[in-house]
Amino acid sequence: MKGIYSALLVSFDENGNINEKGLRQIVRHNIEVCKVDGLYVGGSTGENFMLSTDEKKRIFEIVKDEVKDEVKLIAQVGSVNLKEAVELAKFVTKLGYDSLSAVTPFYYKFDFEEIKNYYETIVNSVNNKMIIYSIPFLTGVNMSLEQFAELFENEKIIGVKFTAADFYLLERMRKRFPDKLIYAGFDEMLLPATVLGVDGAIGSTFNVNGVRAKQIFNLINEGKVKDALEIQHTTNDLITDILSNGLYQTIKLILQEQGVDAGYCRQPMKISTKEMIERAKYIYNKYILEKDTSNVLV
Ligand code: MN9
Repeated sequence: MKGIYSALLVSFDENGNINEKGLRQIVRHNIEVCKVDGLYVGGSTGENFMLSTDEKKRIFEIVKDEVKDEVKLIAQVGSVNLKEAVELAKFVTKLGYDSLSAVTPFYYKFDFEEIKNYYETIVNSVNNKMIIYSIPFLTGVNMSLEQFAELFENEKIIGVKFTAADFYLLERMRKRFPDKLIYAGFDEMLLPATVLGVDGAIGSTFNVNGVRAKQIFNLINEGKVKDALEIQHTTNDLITDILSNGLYQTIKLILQEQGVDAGYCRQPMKISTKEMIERAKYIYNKYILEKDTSNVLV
């Protein structure tokens, strides 16, 4: 389960309906061009929290059907609707997903006892593993080292997607939980997270920049910090440009430039403006075009 995972984007048509053909193309692009080790399906990048249960199921189905066993698959099933999370956990386990993941329950200020009960309820409902999805800047949920330790006492809870810039906590977690899987969640901080010993990373920008991410990860693990830093610098120029133009829209527009029908974002996210489309073309030309890395051994 180690390595670089794309937080998978989903293609929607102009009316916000799932574009199956486009979704399959995004999957193929990730495997063949970006060379990722796995896909994280139903995350923030998959616009998951704006979708109905049936739509989430359909996406899990399409992706598994397209991937078969080519790369590892993690299904994010978390929801403030715990009954839905359990239903989805059962659904993806039947489909053969390698692991579940669930975002910490958000919006209401749940206490730790409630958070723990949420994870236990999901994992006890299925025969599958669980990766905690911790993303405090969007959920407002900050868990302490001791609280992670309490959750990790359950053997089925095998790891965490750590989307935070708290490198002190990350280092403490690495030392305390050597056998748990820790995935870095901020692509722009992949280098320092890898130095601290993460097992992999899960990110949105890997949908277009997966090869550079793999290079950073591998170079650091070979002790080549300077070489890795060069690539992180280029990567962060790219990420900065993407973020300033609209994160998911711009990644989709870059994919569009590569012949992948990545479609539109789901409302309330906005439809790309003419300016955003022009800017995305510029970003594509600057960082991706003719920097075809599909033949690079990673
Ligand atoms: O899954 C992603 N987080 C969100 C992780 O999209 C909220 C990251 O890959 C970021 O999109 C990326 C850009 O900030 O690091």
